Amino acid sequence: MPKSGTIKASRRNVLKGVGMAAVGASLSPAGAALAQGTAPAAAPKGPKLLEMEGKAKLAVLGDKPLVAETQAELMDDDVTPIDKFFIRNNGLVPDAPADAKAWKIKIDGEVEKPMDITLGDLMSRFPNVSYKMMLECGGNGRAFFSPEARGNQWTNGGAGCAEWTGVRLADVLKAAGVKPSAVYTGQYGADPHLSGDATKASISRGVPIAKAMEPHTLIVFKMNGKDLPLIHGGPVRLVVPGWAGSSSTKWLTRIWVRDKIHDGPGMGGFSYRLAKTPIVPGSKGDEKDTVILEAMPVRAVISFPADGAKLASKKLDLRGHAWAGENEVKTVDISTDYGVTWKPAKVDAPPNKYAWQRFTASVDLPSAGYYEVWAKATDSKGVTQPFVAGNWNPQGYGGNPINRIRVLVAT
Ligand SMILES: Nc1nc2c(c(=O)[nH]1)N[C@H]1C(S)=C(S)[C@@H](COP(=O)(O)O)O[C@H]1N2
Ligand SMILES: [Mo]
Repeated sequence: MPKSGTIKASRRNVLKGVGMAAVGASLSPAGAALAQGTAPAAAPKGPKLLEMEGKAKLAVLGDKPLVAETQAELMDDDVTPIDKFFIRNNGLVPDAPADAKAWKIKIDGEVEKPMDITLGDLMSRFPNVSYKMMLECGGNGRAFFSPEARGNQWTNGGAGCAEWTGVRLADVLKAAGVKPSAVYTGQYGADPHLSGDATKASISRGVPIAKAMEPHTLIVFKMNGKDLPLIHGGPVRLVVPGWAGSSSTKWLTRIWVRDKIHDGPGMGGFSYRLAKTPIVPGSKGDEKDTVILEAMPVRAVISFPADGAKLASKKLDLRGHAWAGENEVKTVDISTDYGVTWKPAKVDAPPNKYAWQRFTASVDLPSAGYYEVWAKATDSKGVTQPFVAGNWNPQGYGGNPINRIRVLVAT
């Protein structure tokens, strides 16, 4: 972890206090979406904070199902600790099994040897591997769309980089013998539907066979070296890194190898789909003109200082993380003058493919006063972040405008 430098990211430094009231009142709380223009949003309420054993006070976006995002200033660790990791449920949380190793996963469909394998067998039969990899909700960045898109209003905190340990899905599928007719996976979890109807899956997504066979796609049973917590899909889940998190099925019970694109709940309508050609923002759109969202786009998040920080010095040592779905982040640029000039940050190499990358920069703010600090990442394909969330779509996927924080230099 880099040193904090001259300022510390603590709640005390977030503009809220007496004396800063004039500015504080006009700054929205950290975690709330920044207005599109320079005029600060009118004193919005702070988010409701999560109260859950083993979890930090994340920003609650929804209660039923439970959805909570990680505030940008909690996205500072090289590996996201379990307590700071975002939560996205579509249904209810199933009961923890009495015996995790006896948990069964069915592999069927377009395979030579369908199987029911226990978690215990899975762990001992196949090589165990660990990678630091991003899991990011498909809706991350939705709050930046204008007009508002339907769904949980994620800012940038529907993402985290944990160290996942498990077995390669490819090894398991190879053992089952994938038939040439295999096209897609259809994945099921044990979480009951919100209605309580036991015949309904809360969500059931899948990925093309090529992504399922990718060596980083894992059936996971450990997170940061600990048994996978129930809230994150324990005892066993999939992690399909770099792609919309919805295909990283928690509480995994079945992988049905399909001979066509899977059609479970969450695969149809506008769910996890982007507009094929740009549509009028706010319009209804047509399902036929959409494509399935696969890899997530490039994004940078400043984790220090916090949005709204009061700085004691004009010299700012900032840092954050950037990631880019299937790609590596090549550069991160910083602007303190609303995008007129940009200065490159230092970007660290990822420890392995699909891990987020640390960026650091030292910027000299010219005077005391109010500034916005902007960060923009560019990936290995040369794709960068837009100034605003473009490519509007009814359910708000792919929103990745440049990251902006507000700071006040007090000297
Ligand atoms: N069984 C099941 N798996 C699921 C979900 C779910 O609701 N049920 N939510 C998905 C979505 S949309 C995301 S973004 C990730 C979130 O994982 P997390 O809660 O561990 O952060 O899990 C995915 N896997
Ligand atoms: Mo998600």
